[in-house]
Amino acid sequence: MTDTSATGSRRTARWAGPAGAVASAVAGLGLAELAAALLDPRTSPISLVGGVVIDLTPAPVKDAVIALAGTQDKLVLIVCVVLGTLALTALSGRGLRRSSLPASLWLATVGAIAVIAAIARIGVGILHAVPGVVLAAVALLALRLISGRLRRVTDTPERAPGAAGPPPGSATRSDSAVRPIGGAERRALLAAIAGSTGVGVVAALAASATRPERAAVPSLTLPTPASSPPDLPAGLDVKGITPLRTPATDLYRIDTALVVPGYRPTEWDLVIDGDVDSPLRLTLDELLAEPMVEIDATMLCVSNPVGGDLVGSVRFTGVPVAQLLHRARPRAGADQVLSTSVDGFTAGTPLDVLLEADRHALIVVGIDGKPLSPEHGAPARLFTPGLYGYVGATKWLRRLTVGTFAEQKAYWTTRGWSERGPVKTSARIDVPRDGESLSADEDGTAVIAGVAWAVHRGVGAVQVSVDGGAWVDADLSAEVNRDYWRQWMARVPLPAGKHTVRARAADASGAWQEEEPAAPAPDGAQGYHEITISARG
Ligand SMILES: Nc1nc2c(c(=O)[nH]1)N[C@H]1C(S)=C(S)[C@@H](COP(=O)(O)O)O[C@H]1N2
Ligand SMILES: [Mo]
Repeated sequence: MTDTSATGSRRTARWAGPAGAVASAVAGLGLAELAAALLDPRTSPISLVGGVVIDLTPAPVKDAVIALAGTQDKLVLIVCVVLGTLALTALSGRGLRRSSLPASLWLATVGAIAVIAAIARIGVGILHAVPGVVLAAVALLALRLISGRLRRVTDTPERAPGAAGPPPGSATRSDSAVRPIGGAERRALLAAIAGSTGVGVVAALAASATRPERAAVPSLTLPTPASSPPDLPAGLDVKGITPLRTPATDLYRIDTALVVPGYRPTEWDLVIDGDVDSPLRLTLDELLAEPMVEIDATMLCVSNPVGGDLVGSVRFTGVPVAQLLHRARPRAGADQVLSTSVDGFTAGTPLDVLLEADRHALIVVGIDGKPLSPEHGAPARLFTPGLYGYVGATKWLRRLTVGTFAEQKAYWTTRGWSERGPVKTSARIDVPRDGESLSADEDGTAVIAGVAWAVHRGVGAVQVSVDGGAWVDADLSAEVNRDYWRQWMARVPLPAGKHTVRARAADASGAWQEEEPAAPAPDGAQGYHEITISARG
């Protein structure tokens, strides 16, 4: 039976208003994402708005989200941005039957936000505005269609049942008088809502399928390096200890990129400019033709808490930064190299550090013998041994600008993090796990083990203390080099009961790590890693 009563129409109006507005937004967003994917992936409205949210989020909140959501933090943010936008859209569509003005204004605003975000984050450009304009235009068209049909559904009861005839001058309404009133209108409304949603979803799926990094990465072949370090020594034989080499697939990932930036091999280039006498521009092929070296090194995030796992040790393949910088000839007075990524992230690295012959700072193109993965910065990234990632490891690298710390501010330094970021010496306990309950071995002792780093100074010693007692020297794995972490292990007496275990490391000069605890901001966490364990009797 066809429901043509006034209550039925009101009920339709109640859900169809918000649903119609949401369907319009989905159509607009989907086609805008497709336009961005085809023209310039950086202009994706969803990732741009997500990026603005990331930029505006205070560091402690960001850390909390990363801690809660782990590597899924990006997905969580995308879902929140989309759901938040759609929720506001639904609100704006509540009175759609009476007026489409609120929803129209809101959808136009969403489009404008996309345009403004594109210009703010990647610069002025006609193409940068296209996805936002597509978003608004498509969404407003869909809204017109849907609100028109909605009005016809909700208008019908006033003439039905038994209304004499259509109002004068209305051709469409004349046929609504000859067939069951309401049914056809309602089907037309549903078709418009479902159609708009469908178009948007299909376009969004097509957009994610055309992301360029999917196709571009496998085509890159890593050149053979001119020099490679010897194989790693055997690590310590302790069950559960962190391996000397972090599998590339387990390397932590930290960045502000909501969508991993893609690149087209033929369009990618690296520019070295700023205070230099001969600016350089290298295509990807030219970069790959440069003499390459390999280094084993430990990379850390400044956000790594004491005992945390935002640290990994791998083999990097790349072109020495100094090799290219010398060719560009930096001018006297410069003290910083500001590196910029495809997606607008920047890091400020001391020029003298990058020029040090024994620093081995690299334009990295490979990790563990394989081309850089999209997540870790394909096709090229910076890596500076001894400095936290935010000051020396820009991923998706496009530009190195020689200048001064006084004039150029990097992404995280404008957000309160320290300008310089040398890695702090630290020991981490991996065996046993914090909170673990274990039995002592037959001789009443237990093994405590982990890794320690003092990147670019080298680890000289690690000691362990149980329940605040005397410090016991740990055995260390053979040194790989001073940029690489070392495994350590110590055997300590472990009577039944609850115990606290602490560890500390010294660098090769004998300087112990700081004991006074400090949070990661502004220049790295410090303090001794401490765990609590209970030994069964
Ligand atoms: N483009 C870009 N590069 C970046 C970042 C970023 O947010 N964007 N984060 C930096 C930080 S804070 C760290 S710790 C390292 C992490 O590198 P990984 O994700 O390859 O482990 O990348 C650095 N390079
Ligand atoms: Mo970091």
